[in-house]
Amino acid sequence: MKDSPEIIAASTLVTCDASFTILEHGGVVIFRGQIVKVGPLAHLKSAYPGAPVAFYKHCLLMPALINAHIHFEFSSHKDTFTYGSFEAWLSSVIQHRNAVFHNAKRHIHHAIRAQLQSGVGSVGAISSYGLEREILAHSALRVVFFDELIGSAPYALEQNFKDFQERHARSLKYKSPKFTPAIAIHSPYSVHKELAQRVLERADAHTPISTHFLESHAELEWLESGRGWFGRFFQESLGVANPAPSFEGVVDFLNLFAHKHLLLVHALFARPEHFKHAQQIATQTHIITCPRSNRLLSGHLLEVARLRTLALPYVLATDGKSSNLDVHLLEELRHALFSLPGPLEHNAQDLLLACTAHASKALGLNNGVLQEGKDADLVLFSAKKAHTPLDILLRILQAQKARALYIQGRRVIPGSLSSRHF
Ligand code: MCF
Ligand code: FE
Repeated sequence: MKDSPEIIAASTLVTCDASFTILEHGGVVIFRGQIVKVGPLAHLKSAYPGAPVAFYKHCLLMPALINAHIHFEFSSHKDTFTYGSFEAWLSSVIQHRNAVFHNAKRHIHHAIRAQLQSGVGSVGAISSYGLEREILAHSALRVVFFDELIGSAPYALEQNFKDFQERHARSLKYKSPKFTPAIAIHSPYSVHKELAQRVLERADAHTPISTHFLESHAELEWLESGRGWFGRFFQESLGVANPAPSFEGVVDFLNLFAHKHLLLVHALFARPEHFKHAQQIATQTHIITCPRSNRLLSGHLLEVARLRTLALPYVLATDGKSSNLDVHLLEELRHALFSLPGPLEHNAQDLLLACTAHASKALGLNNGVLQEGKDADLVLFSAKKAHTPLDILLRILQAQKARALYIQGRRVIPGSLSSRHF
């Protein structure tokens, strides 16, 4: 980290703040890993006359992108799990999960490189086993690391709690400005209520808590009536004698997250009253959508217009290769732009915020906006001109990869990708 201010500027600057400011010939002054000033390049030069200037001609400067939900451990998955139906997918995961951890570490490195090359500076990594913890902690990425709790069997509660505590304690050891340990409750169907309560009672109101929520209609039916596909699945595939959900409905599940910072992932079958309840009880509620994963598993897409009426902005993420074709956030953006209904210009702005400002807030980070006091996580994409959110998004999609990426003021792309971390 340099100990004197430096200016990074480009032909176009996009702040991704609430008013979505776009500046021509704009830049930021960075110092000790943070942004200390934003504005027209001419102003910055006269305010900091001695500062070196990195000017990126025909480029767009914006906050580094954020992929808020990704399962790195499944990075070697290609064609083992069944796509096309959530139920078939889950059955195939239960049957073949271990087969996909072959060569996992090599594929995790690859997935990390894919994030950086596409301009992603921060990730929300969901970890079921901890296979990627150390690799991520030593990578250039800024990481919110969600140790994921799984375990629905009441007789295994004590053991599952102990295993989780051990994994989470290992993550807490890596805590740093670039690595934030956090918690994920896998889902209402795979975690016992008492187990979740015990884990969450120790979590404070600022730790992000993520959960896969109402990703399938079967899950809604299971929570509301204790019947349907999940009943048969527990009985026939997992050998549970008289299966019953440990939660008394959707609201009972949501109540786990009272006074917590909550991230609801997928939420395809959530009703407005569910969202409203979450907003009432949690300190913050964020919705994360992974459109390609959703299309491939349940066939549905999140109805983003419904969220607008609740003033609930959504966050865009790739999910893991376990339920997607790849983990390229730019591909996710492309798919979302073409598939989400509604006015294109409006959607383009929402999508840009969904992987910058809104994703940052969801992960509890101090980046995602070009603003004084924010961490200097910046990305540059080649683009001659861009005047509107749609222009900007289209130019990014055409660029296909980042021209440069800075994390905490340090340039990591282009960088030496052959270092031991890659
Ligand atoms: O988000 C997708 C679909 N919904 C649920 N789980 C997962 C997804 N991608 C990976 N998973 C993992 C999860 O972390 O699949 C396993 C867990 O390790 C399912 S175990 C019930
Ligand atoms: Fe997921």
